[in-house]
Amino acid sequence: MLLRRVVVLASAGVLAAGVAVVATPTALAQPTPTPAPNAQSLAANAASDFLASRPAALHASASDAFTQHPVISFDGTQFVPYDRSYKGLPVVGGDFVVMTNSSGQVMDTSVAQDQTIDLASTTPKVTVKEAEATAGAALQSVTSATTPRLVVYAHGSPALAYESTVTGTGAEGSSKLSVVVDAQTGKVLETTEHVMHGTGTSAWNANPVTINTTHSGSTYTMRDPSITNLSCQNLSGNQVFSGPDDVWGNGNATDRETGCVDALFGSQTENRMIADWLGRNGPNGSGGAWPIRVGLNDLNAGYDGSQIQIGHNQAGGWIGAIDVIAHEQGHGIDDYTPGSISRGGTQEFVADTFGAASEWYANESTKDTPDFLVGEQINLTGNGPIRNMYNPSAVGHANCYSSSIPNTEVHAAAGPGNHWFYLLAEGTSPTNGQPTSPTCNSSSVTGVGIQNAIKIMYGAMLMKTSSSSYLKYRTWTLTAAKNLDATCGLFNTTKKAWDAVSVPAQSADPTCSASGGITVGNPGNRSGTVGTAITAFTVTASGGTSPYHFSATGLPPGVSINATSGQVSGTPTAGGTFAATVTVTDSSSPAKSGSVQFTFTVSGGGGGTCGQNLITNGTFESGTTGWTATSGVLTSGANAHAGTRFAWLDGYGRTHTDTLQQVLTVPAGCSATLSYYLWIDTEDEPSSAFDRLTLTANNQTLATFSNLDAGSGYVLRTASLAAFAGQSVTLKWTGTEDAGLATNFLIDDVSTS
Ligand SMILES: [Ca+2]
Ligand SMILES: [Ca+2]
Ligand SMILES: [Ca+2]
Ligand SMILES: [Ca+2]
Ligand SMILES: [Zn+2]
Repeated sequence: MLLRRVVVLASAGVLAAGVAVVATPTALAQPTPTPAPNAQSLAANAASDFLASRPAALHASASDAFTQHPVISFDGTQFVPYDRSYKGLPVVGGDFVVMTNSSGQVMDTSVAQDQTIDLASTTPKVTVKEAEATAGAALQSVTSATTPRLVVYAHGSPALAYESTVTGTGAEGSSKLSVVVDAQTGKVLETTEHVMHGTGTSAWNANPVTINTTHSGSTYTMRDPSITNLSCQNLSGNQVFSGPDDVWGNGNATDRETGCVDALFGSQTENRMIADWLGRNGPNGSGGAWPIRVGLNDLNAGYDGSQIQIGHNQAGGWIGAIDVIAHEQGHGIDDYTPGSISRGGTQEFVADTFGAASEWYANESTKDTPDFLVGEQINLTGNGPIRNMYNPSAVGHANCYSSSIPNTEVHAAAGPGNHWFYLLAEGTSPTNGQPTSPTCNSSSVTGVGIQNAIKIMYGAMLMKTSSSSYLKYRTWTLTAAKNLDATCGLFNTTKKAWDAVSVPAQSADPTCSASGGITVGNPGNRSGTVGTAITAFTVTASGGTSPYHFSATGLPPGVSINATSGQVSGTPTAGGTFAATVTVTDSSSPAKSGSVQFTFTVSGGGGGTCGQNLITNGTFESGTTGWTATSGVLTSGANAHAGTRFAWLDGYGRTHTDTLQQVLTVPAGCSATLSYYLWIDTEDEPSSAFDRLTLTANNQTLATFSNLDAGSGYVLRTASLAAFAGQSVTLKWTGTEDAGLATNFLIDDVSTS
């Protein structure tokens, strides 16, 4: 039977080549020839004259006025775009384009509006506040919103309306939504999404990655839809990458567009991290960032106050891994917090903490798994990571502070600060699989988790002045830690970590005394796996009056604490990095309390940030692991999309049904998107759908394909699993063949993001 299946593919002319062609269009937009300037001015004037005659096609009332925008030329035709107002109010849907030839003769118009506006009143019944609330309700959560402005809505029957844009999270993930609300009835008239979730094949990250891009007309661009100025460009000419579809890159690190997939993903990961963990609105603090330009001819990358430039490694690969991009953009965050770029040998340490926090926020389970190394993915010079936060001396940098550090080269000077950050986050002997770390005073430190560590760092940066130094950072971080945690747990660890890297106590250092009087033992950072019971552990308490009452927040779902014994146990049901706090209250009156923070990292089953791959063995390279399939489906051969193994449904040319399935859990609150590569090869007639492939989730059909969808290689397919958030889902592909002429359905590289 297999022989028969191979023959079919050979007849398609693919097997001979030995390589499956990935049908991933990456063509750039057609370059537009520079038009003769007089053609554009002729067009602009001709369009103005044309409008003066109020042609019927415009549906113009006597109260309409028009605003002309710059002329666009393409292939000899001049396009003159306009917006419209009515009695001074902007008209949503009042836009139109006048087209002329290059000698200024009007050829045609393209008009959005199909009715003439004639409103009885331009006084709204609905208030701005009411419109604002209605717009906000269109998203699950809102991070920013514009004030609704009064407009005329002219898509359909013209109405007085409010228009505003809300940014935040919607059903499909990040969202920037224009909302038009009827100003007389309060009804939502229209919503428009501006966020395009691009799919890219990156070099350094677990593919496919999802990047936020912008869509306008028939063109997609690598421009972030919600962060001002953030785009990824080819450094040659500073052109933003664009194309006819939302599919980017080819996985080859030497390809600039691929470099931009990594770079944009790294930047957007950091932007989510600072929003989620630090409540910061964009790297510059006001919703903006800087363009990223790939193509620097140097073994380096840099931030310069107006851009981030990305160079290459020794093998010619563009180096946009998360810890590089988030480091460079971290310089921008440093630049745009008080006091500007950190001084006294601290600038690279500050940027590295943002790189590490972003890498941990991404929490990839393959490719760039989180660590406290800098540059382990990109291998800049061929000698591995360029900095090591748990043991800086491994790359020749100082583990311990001394008076010579402020005058040391800035990257080498990052050693003591990076070491401090590691001890603060992970401690000397982490319990989550991270490496041990030496101290300069033979002390041992128990970490508070990376989320708390970066919060302490950021809190310090907001106190930063232009006289920053390691000594000042000690004081600022202690103050930040005290502000974050009144029980002094974070303060005590911050202090121990600075002591452990020999940054001396300062007279300006704050002191911290716990208000509660209950001392809670830190159990250390913990780790576990989705679906596997954790190793139970007990949180200890002392001081006050026993018995104690234990409670916890932030534990992974499925894990809980026993209120009486303090034992933590259970089976995690979702993956991710969780910042847990255990609080203990005693039996005295009034009750005293104390608390402790630690990080719980759960692998598998998807991330707490909703960004993780939920599919087990989506590459099929681990054989049958994770999958249930009919005989002959899980197979190997030259037709894999990647590696040597893949799933092959049908191809027998007789009545036959194959199935492939996996059960997974979509974390609550996550809008996971399923991606997979599908190759349909057929010898059946193109007259009708004879052989079919159906994808279902819990028996709901997500997609159907047939021999009519056949092509010459793998095509990336996606389906939303947003409707299944918080549920266990059985994903199932079913391939059915009729009595004659084979159709092969090949599936590989299944993942979610
Ligand atoms: Ca890594
Ligand atoms: Ca790293
Ligand atoms: Ca494979
Ligand atoms: Ca057939
Ligand atoms: Zn740097």
